[in-house]
Amino acid sequence: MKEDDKNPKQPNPENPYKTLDLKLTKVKDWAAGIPAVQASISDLIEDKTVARGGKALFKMNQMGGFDCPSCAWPDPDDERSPLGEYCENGVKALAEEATTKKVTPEFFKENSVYALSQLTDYEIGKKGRLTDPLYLPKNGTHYEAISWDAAFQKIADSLNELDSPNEAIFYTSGRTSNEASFLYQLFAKEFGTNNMPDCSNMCHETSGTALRPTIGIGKGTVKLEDFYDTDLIVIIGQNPGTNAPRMMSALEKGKKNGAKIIAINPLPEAGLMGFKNPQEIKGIIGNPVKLADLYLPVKINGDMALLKALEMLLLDYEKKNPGKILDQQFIHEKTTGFEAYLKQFDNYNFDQFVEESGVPKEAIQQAAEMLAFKNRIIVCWGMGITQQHNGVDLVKEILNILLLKGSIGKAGAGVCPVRGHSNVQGNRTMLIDEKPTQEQLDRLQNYFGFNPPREKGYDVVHAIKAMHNEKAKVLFCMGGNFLSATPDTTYTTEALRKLNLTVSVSTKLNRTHLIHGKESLILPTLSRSDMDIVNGELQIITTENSMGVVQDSKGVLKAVSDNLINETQIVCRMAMATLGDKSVVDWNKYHNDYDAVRDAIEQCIPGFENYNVRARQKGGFYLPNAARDGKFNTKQFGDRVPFTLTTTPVNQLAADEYLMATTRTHDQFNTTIYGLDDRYRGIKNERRVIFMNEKDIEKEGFKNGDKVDLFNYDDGIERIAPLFIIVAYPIPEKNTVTYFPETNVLVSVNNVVKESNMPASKYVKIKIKKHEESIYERIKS
Ligand SMILES: Nc1nc2c(c(=O)[nH]1)N[C@H]1C(S)=C(S)[C@@H](COP(=O)(O)OP(=O)(O)OC[C@H]3O[C@@H](n4cnc5c(=O)[nH]c(N)nc54)[C@H](O)[C@@H]3O)O[C@H]1N2
Ligand SMILES: Nc1nc2c(c(=O)[nH]1)N[C@H]1C(S)=C(S)[C@@H](COP(=O)(O)OP(=O)(O)OC[C@H]3O[C@@H](n4cnc5c(=O)[nH]c(N)nc54)[C@H](O)[C@@H]3O)O[C@H]1N2
Ligand SMILES: [Mo]
Repeated sequence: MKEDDKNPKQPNPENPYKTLDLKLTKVKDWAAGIPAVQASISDLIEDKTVARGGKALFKMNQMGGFDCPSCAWPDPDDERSPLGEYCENGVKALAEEATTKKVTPEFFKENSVYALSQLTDYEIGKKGRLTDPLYLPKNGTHYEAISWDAAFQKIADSLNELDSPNEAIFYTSGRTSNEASFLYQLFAKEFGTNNMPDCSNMCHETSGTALRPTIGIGKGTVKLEDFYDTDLIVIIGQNPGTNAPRMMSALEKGKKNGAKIIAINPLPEAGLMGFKNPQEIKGIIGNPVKLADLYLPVKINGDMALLKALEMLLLDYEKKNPGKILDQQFIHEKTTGFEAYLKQFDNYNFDQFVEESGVPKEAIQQAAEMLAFKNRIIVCWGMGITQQHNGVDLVKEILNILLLKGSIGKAGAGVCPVRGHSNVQGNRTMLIDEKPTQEQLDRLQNYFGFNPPREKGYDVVHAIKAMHNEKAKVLFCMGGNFLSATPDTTYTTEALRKLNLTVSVSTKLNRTHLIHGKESLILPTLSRSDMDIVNGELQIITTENSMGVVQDSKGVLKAVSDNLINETQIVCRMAMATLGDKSVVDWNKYHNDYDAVRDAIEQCIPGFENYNVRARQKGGFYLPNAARDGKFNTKQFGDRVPFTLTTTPVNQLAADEYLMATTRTHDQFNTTIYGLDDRYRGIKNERRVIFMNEKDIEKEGFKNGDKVDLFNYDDGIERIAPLFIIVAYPIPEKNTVTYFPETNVLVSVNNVVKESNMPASKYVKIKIKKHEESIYERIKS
């Protein structure tokens, strides 16, 4: 036994504070191409998974193959690239899953929870795939093997001894199949709670909150083919080169057909500027294609001022070219609130908006001109918008512009919130939602015959607070990495440690397993690329992509362990153990039969008619989306879409205060750290960096490469993230960017987006001070 194990200390909730050996390389102005191909292949080689991974690669995103576990970007409906429909980051995601390394019960005998917590997330992830269910007893220092039956009995006992079902919380990440998701929410509701926070609560909740009451559906309205034939694509607050690389092929195709692109981002992201298509020979050797025709370097949270400045110019152009700029017919027939919307501009000051946006006036004029004289416009957005404190208003303002132009509900035009996890949209369609509608609940009640709870449950932020207040006692996580993905790491750690039981259904080890309740379980499961064999037969599961296409996915790899069961079976066995004879649902049937689950989905959720047949059709099927066809329907506004009056935020910062946006490197999938580089931004071998404007560096008396500590003081509490290296970067003054999860410790649990209650992780006020060794003592105290 090692020394640490005899005197267990508190496991470390954060990455150990150490810097590596930062090397700066050139900031790239184009993405993909040869380096991308090389990088992907080296990922497979490093994991010694070439044979397994290589074989799997050719099945990824192919019809009859499996859905890439990385992002939610759709596959082409018709032809798919024979070279494979994958991207560099899809390969990395696959390499993570296909690895032959294993973390077995033996491994946990040798490694205490405390010792594992001293590793970085990168090191933890590289340990390999989980092979067996594991249990950490009260005051235990090491996870130990447990049988599946005993594990389910422990969960059942903990759930059944609660005073109320609402003391349990059921979290979901976004990879779970439609089938497992449907059963999971069904179980939570039959058990008696709507406490179903999910990763959407940190991701696109803001988009849904803005779109549902305005256009009648909380999803995007465009199809992939709309990108191929459109006039203008605006990409705001999203980094496609890293986070949705296959989107770049769609952008390239759109450009070839004449579309223009405007990119709005505080950082000149490589994937917005240029592109070489690694799926085409000429893309590998040729010059990069220029992507953005116009780049607007907006300040963090300067988007509202920018959008309003653009609207002022559009209205001005319309005055000068009556009937030529705005779609008066669309405004007249399909919208409401136009008069009031127009009136607000009387009080607006254009120059002030320009100033607040941070974008040069000429560039704004150029953008307005592009918008003015184009008719089919698509606006794509990501976390740069949804994770702002006024994100809901920002999405509504984007919609205002599209309404002016009549650019929604017709071909080549519309809204495109680019989803994150590969099945996050499907999870919601399957009713994983802390606020299900009464209609949805009625349908479940009619079909299954139990009374589902009717009151709202906890979202992510409310869940953390409920755990902290000891109102919740059990946390069950279907995938994900709750601790590291959520804000306010110290507060969330305290919250998790108060629980009676934490359960994680996982493919890989992560930090949430190490920051646990009084007892803890890890339940290993199959990943997307694994063969899912039930009763001797290879199964398909289904997922829904960012554009509402539902299709099948069939794994190709042999599971790393015979002791893995799929997520559907985990839910069914948990339900049988917990609910026993009280249940009115035939869990045993669903345990053995995905088709039966799909039949039930068909009965309970509109749009899934003939599910079992259509799921197996080539390319799957589109879910209905009335807004896409120009039919809007909301309770409040009927068949019209409202113009929304929004306010412009005042971003007052003290002299020594900066705004920080937390973001992803090119080498991570959320909390899974593939590698330590951020190639496109010129960073090698370091994650603890802070991007700053050169003038700010100078003003503070720092130098490029200096070590600093970061502080946040929201709610009157000092939050510290020690030891970051300054990197001078083309970013607006007073703005900084860092990587999550390292800086989640600085994001207050109360710093949330208005209305959607998402953590505002791209709007964090910080102070930056020279690094001092004494900081570690201060953190401990
Ligand atoms: N390889 C890979 N793919 C992924 C993921 C991953 O981690 N790795 N994550 C998946 C998930 S779950 C999601 S949600 C998506 C996330 O994909 P994205 O939405 O691209 O998310 P981020 O990289 O966090 O941030 C997007 C951009 O917002 C910009 N930004 C920051 N603040 C502002 C602002 O105030 N205004 C504007 N206009 N821009 C701003 C940042 O500079 C950054 O370029 O990707 C998915 N795909
Ligand atoms: N500061 C800051 N915080 C953020 C963000 C940000 O931009 N800034 N982004 C937010 C966003 S957009 C999101 S979506 C969340 C992500 O939050 P999560 O979805 O909770 O986090 P992930 O890192 O995607 O989860 C990774 C874990 O999922 C497990 N896993 C992988 N595949 C499977 C599978 O097939 N089945 C099961 N059961 N488990 C699997 C593995 O064990 C892995 O360790 O983070 C949010 N947090
Ligand atoms: Mo996300």
